[in-house]
Amino acid sequence: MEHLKQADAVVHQAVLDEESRQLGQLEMIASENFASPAVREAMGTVFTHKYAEGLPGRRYYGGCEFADRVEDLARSRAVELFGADHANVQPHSGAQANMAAYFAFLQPGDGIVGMNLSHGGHLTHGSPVNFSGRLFRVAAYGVRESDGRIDFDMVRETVRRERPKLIVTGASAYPRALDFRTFGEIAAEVGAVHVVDLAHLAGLVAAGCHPSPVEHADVVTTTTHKTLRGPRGGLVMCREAHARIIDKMVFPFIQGGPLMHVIAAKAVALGEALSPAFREYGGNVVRNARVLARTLVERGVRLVSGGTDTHLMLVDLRDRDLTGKDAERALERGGITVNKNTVPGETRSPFVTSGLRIGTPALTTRGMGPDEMTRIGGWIADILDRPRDDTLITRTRARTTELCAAFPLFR
Ligand code: DSN
Repeated sequence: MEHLKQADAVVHQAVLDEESRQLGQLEMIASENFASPAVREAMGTVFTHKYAEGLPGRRYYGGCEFADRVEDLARSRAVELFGADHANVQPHSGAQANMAAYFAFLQPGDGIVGMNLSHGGHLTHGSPVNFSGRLFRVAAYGVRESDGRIDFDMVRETVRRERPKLIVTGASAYPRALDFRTFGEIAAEVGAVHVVDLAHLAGLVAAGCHPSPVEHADVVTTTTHKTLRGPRGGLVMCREAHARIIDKMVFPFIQGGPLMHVIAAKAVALGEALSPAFREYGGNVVRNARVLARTLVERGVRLVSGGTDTHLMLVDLRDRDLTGKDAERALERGGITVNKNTVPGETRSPFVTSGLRIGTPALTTRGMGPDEMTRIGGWIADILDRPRDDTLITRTRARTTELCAAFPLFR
């Protein structure tokens, strides 16, 4: 980063500080991961200079032959990885991928059904503070209070009553496997389009450790930077019949020029995800999450649904004198980065919350395994038991620092 250092010492220092933060703490935010050096190099290339509005072979600018090459590569790798008919790799984010999917089928005022945000859904699945809640008529389903699992009776009842035009399946804080087949059957019953937002699960599906939604959905959207371990961005896949409308919704309806440097990095990440090593990675993410969840439960920490099938778990703090906000802060002081999260039946504000979301994708990328998860689970449980014990937090900080040093990134 010599040029950056010379040109802008302040930004240079912020980058170095952020790098030390990421390497020196246990990164357990379920939606974060570490992209490979190859992915990061591709993102920092001259492709950032290039305007390439349109699609490979049909651009509005000259000089696109190499942009076409990387975009075609990214598209074909996405199709191969997920077994989809068609892929558009241009969405700048998961939110924009979802917006393209909705506008391909809906007009303002049409009905959609999605998962309640405080039960584990996502802002773009119909929250009133998001475009999806503002533009569409939304009905939400949730999980059963008794076992924290999706209540399919409620899903069916909501869909039959509301007769939405579109059902969006997916979650950002649901620890259990998603039954895409049943959601697809419910959508078919009322003739609704079925959109799956795979953002959290994409890497697990790519690695073969979670059932694929592709044959049960009209459209599958995802981010590329979570379990898929690519650059920050979005992706839409769909059946051939919807290819043209999806492409038109991404550009020119929602976006302008694609971020070609990010698309080059998506191609690299999708290539990595096709490798046998990635299948092993996905399996390790899930195994690590199970070990961590079991350790926490054995220590008396309450988890929504009692455990996990995926890369994440949701701690329910309502049996403790502790908010999600304070728990997040105490763990961060101990060198463990997680995020506060609402829990089903939440009564506190999203800035305070009664829960914590914890995930294993990033630490698994660092090479940590079951032994480390058992140790980390113990440290988390200790801090949740004694969040105001400064001696404990200082001791934990020393231990997390030592563990991080033993697992440098990309050895
Ligand atoms: N913000 C992401 C997450 O943390 O799950 C979802 O978009």
